[in-house]
Amino acid sequence: MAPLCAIPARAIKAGDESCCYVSDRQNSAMKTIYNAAHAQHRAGHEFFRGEKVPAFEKPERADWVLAAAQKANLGEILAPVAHDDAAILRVHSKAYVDFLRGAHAEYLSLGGSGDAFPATWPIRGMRSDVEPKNFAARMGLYSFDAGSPLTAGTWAATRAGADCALTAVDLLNAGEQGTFVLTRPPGHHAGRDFFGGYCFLNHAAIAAQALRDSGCARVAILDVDYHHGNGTQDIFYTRNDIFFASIHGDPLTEYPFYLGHADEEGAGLGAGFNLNLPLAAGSPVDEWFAALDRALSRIAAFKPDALVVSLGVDTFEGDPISHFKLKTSDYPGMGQRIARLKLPTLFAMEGGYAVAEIGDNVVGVLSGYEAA
Ligand code: Q9C
Ligand code: ZN
Repeated sequence: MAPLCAIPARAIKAGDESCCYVSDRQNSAMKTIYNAAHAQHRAGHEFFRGEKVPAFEKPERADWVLAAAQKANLGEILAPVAHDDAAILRVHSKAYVDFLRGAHAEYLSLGGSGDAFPATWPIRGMRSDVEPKNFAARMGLYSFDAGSPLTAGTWAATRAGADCALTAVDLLNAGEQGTFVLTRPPGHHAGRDFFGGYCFLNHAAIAAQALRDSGCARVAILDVDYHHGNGTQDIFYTRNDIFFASIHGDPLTEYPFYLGHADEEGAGLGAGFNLNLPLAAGSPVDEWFAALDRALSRIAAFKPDALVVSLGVDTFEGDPISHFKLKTSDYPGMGQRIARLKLPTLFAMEGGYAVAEIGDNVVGVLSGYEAA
């Protein structure tokens, strides 16, 4: 297959000696870019209804998905190739990236211990254009919730996740049709200059922008995580070159609450290039798939050169913090429908918290895509 966006395929320095990529390689098996550094992000706890509870977003999640990918023989599992910060800074502000990179060390130097949490935010009427010197004040400036523990290994893990996303983009540019970024923490709640919702760097947004910068005229992002991808929407809201579609629990009752309504259609040049399909908590599976068909037809009409899927499987009936009802047997159909777009596709891991089934659910989507 020809390189994705009519740009010459770059030689890829493999992080893994066993792989070598050539521009005309066409392998039907989907390549997974696995972030082994994910385990450095290990939160001690989070707060739920005022109680300290074990963090839902835990390292085992990625282990379950990796095990399922290996068991299903999904395809090669590759290490990421290191990329510099340039592609990250196309999506996130330098002030935010600088803060995030040094935040936990700064917290420790001030006498903090364990994970850092914000506790104060500059809401309506307050200044967010002046960066305070105080650390706690900067934690609040650069976040929107207290549900995202910032740990000693958060930066290393999410930064390696960005490398995985950029490596997957390189693979698409080298002729692959589908790639899977297996990383955590997730990314779609992180905006240009804020973290939240367990997310720090927005790997899907970084990938979409990198695809644009490598020659794609238009890129679509489909967000199927249970929660609205507020960070991704924030990043691209005024753009007409990156279309964002999200199917999610209605923010009237579901996290992240303050974004994700149907009347958010984009602004300025981006008017008409943002599609939110909120569904009531508890909605039946057929309504979810009807929403998927609407999203896919809008994406097809946009005529993108490539697709990024924010792949959260917290739509699963067994998810402990979400309220849709998909069963494990529903996930291959999701992948099959996405494949009908016939677009080079990058799947980026987002949420999904239940139990080992999240592995089968993620791999179900990817196998369904491959089979189609
Ligand atoms: N303690 C993603 O799925 N907190 N983020 C919910 C449970 C925030 C989910 C309440 C959930 C964020 C990527
Ligand atoms: Zn989610």
